[in-house]
Amino acid sequence: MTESTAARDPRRSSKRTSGSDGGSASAASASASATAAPTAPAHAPAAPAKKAAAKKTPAGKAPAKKAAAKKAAKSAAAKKTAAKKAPAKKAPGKKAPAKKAPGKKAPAKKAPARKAAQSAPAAPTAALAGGSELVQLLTPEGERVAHPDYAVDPSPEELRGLYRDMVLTRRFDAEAVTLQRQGELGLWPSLLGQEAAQVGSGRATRADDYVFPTYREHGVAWCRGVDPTLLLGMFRGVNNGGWDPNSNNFHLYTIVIGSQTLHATGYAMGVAKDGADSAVVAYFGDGASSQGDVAEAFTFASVYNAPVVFFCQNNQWAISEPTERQSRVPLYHRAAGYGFPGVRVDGNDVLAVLAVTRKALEHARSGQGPMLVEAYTYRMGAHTTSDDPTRYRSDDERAAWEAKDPILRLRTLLEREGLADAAFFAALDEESDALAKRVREAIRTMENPEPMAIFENIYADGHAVVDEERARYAAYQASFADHDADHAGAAGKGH
Ligand SMILES: Cc1ncc(C[n+]2csc(CCOP(=O)(O)OP(=O)(O)O)c2C)c(N)n1
Ligand SMILES: [Mg+2]
Repeated sequence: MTESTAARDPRRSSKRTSGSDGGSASAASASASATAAPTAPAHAPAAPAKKAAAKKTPAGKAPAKKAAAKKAAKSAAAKKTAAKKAPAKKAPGKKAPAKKAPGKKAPAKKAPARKAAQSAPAAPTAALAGGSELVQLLTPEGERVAHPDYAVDPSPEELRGLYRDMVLTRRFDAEAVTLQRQGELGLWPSLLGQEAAQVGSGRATRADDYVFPTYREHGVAWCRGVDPTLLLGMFRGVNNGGWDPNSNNFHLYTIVIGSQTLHATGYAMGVAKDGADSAVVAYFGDGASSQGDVAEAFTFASVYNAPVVFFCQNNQWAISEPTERQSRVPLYHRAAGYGFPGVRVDGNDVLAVLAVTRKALEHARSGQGPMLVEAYTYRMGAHTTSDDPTRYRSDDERAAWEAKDPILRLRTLLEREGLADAAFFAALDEESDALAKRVREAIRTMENPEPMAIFENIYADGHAVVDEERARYAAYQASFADHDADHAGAAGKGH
């Protein structure tokens, strides 16, 4: 940014300018539990990482081994994966003979199982609690707890509203999984388990904020007011998006991992130049955090002081890769290296997510630049309906996270404090059923697009290559018409 653009940019406040030696201004205003920007907390990287790994082994290994052995015995594909994944470190010395021994047959059967066990990632269960730095306002047992830096004081009505959002979002999602199984959708990425992370952050946004989702943000879409049935079209293959991003300031789903963080950053730079006080939220996953696009987005957002909140849902897995293969340090520490604050919140605690995201948005709105929120959560279902998570993670791990269910803990609070009665829950059940019915009807009446529609909405002013492709495809389509006519004619002749 040149000096002249800087002068036009009201966000480049004196506060930030003085903090440009490394973002100290933003760090100072961030909470104590957020990582101070570039104070280079020496990261103490090796120690915590090792400690975590050491803890993980005993807790996670046994079930992983058992599961892997079962799978390896059952599936040839699992054998392949195991062989491919077996860590080079362990293999060379003692494991080498296993390779030479195949003629003996006996070890050949065991080897894949052992290798599978080795390659099974140390389950991230050791880090289940998320560490002492985790911001939490509602425990898994449904107890409200205080935090020195973050607070929310929702009315009973708001609490019921958050509960309703999560329940309906979960129901919609379950319905979509079922519809995929029935062949109505090509694919579905379930958000099961991530309802609090999405509803808490989605409800923290203002109507004039702009949201850039991944492909899993069905709960955020709900909060932004996007009709859930519109989310289905792309996964049915009848459109390339399905909604007007500007109607709800909710961008189209993005499959290219991490790219939307760049779009969000550019958009936020534009918002700042317009002098608006809205903010932008970029959703992305733990796996995406390893992408170059995300690194570039962090750099640009930081140096241009863009009003963007990077909201990372660390659901512990990037398909079959655990988070510990993405980073040696907690993901929220990454922000420090770029000069802006980061904070880790209990992503299964809707109140904490609401409080932390509100504060991060306020940080962005008030000209203090970007902030990274790491919502520590868990993907309870498969990566998508094409995935089988039992091949790479244990039942125990899932069970441990089930005990932290985001919906149950809020229900416990509502019931214990008498904030919702049986009539409320019964009405919500009915509303859920009605939503599911509406979703089923919508999918079954969804029109197939005209084949040529695929060429619409590509370039506003047309493009020679697209014109050529359109002509070629039109000719191809026409060839079927000729064939059909011939066929009809032949049939008419009594063949
Ligand atoms: C640039 C790019 N690389 C790889 C993929 C394939 N891919 C699809 S989802 C995914 C994992 C993403 O994991 P994460 O960011 O943790 O998000 P999650 O799916 O867990 O929500 C990968 C590698 C892709 N879509 N885009
Ligand atoms: Mg993930």
